[in-house]
Amino acid sequence: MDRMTRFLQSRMEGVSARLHSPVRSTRLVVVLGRLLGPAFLICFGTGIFSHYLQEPGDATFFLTRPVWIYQLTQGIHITVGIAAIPLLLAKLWTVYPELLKWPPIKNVWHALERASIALFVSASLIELTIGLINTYKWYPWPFPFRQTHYWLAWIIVGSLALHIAVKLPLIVEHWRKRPEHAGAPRPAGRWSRRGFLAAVGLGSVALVVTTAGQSFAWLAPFNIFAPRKMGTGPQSIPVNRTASEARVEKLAADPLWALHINFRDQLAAYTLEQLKAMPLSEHNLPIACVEGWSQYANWRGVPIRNLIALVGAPADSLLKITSLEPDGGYRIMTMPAAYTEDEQTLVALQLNGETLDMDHGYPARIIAPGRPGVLQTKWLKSVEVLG
Ligand SMILES: Nc1nc2c(c(=O)[nH]1)N[C@H]1C(S)=C(S)[C@@H](COP(=O)(O)O)O[C@H]1N2
Ligand SMILES: [Mo]
Repeated sequence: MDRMTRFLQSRMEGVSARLHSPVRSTRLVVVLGRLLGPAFLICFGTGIFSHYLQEPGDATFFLTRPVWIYQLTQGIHITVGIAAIPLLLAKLWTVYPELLKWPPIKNVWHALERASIALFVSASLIELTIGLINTYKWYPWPFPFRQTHYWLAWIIVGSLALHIAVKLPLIVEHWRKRPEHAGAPRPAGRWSRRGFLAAVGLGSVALVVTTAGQSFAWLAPFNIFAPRKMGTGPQSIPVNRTASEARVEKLAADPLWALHINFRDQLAAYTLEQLKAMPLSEHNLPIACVEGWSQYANWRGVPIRNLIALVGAPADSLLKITSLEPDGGYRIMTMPAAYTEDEQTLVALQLNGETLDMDHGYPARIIAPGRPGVLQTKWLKSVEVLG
């Protein structure tokens, strides 16, 4: 047994020694951490914002101005998350020889440190992977994406805080370049530290430039990798779920379609002709999908506050909005008062001066300022005033 331990120990030390490279210095690990830490915190903050817009708590407040607020926060969320992938991989590559050190556990403190890192690394890898896959509208797992992504985020910030606390002495020591290192001869090896960092940084920047065009119009010409391209799709706007995917084509094309509205015992129904004859407003608002892509358009329709006023409901009402869609996660949506009372929230009938395309929600859809795309319900059936 003793020989076995010694044998294992010498093997591990051999591997560690061979893996030693100037790239694997503490200073480099700290430099990468200085980039990764803020990236994770930015993703966490923007992610929490998005989560609570979709699943409001009692304390949630809703911002409707600037109208591009969600486009900005979610664009940052996806872009920074993508940039973090090469950084995290680089950091793992620089530290993995540590995992082979012997003995694997020295004492209770050391065991805790390793457990927190193991948790942090595995949660981060899963988080970034499912997030990236989700931007391609691909959900190949049996669990609900948003809840999983949300809980992993808490695990990540918790274990990250622990990790930073444990490593604080090293972080402080290596935060700034030490003068005795500054003048030292360049370390020999296949990779210099600076070259490695430059390559990783360049990789991150290149990835951002070639994907962020789905969220930020000025980068759109460089969008190579992102799944959605601006200006594509019916009426030059991307579509998330088409009418045929939602199996709503027949119901939406029904000439007898009418929008049903009810408030207490007041019931009303308006045909498309009647809606078109009402005073219409036009606003330039973005659709900003949680998956990162977004695009502005001119929407024309009836302000929803005017519509519910017809059945006597106050402007600051909570609404339950139902789609013609027979099933699907986005069939029913609740609209908090902050959006209902906003004059820019429309039951939209037109997009960029034309009748809504079937895929964009014909005969009528919701468009509200500052709201996640998933709550911009298409193919409206009814609006119910809840209170
Ligand atoms: N009824 C219904 N409305 C819906 C959806 C849906 O699946 N069903 N998808 C939502 C999502 S996720 C987005 S991003 C926007 C996209 O709008 P667009 O397809 O017109 O671009 O519609 C939203 N409205
Ligand atoms: Mo979306």
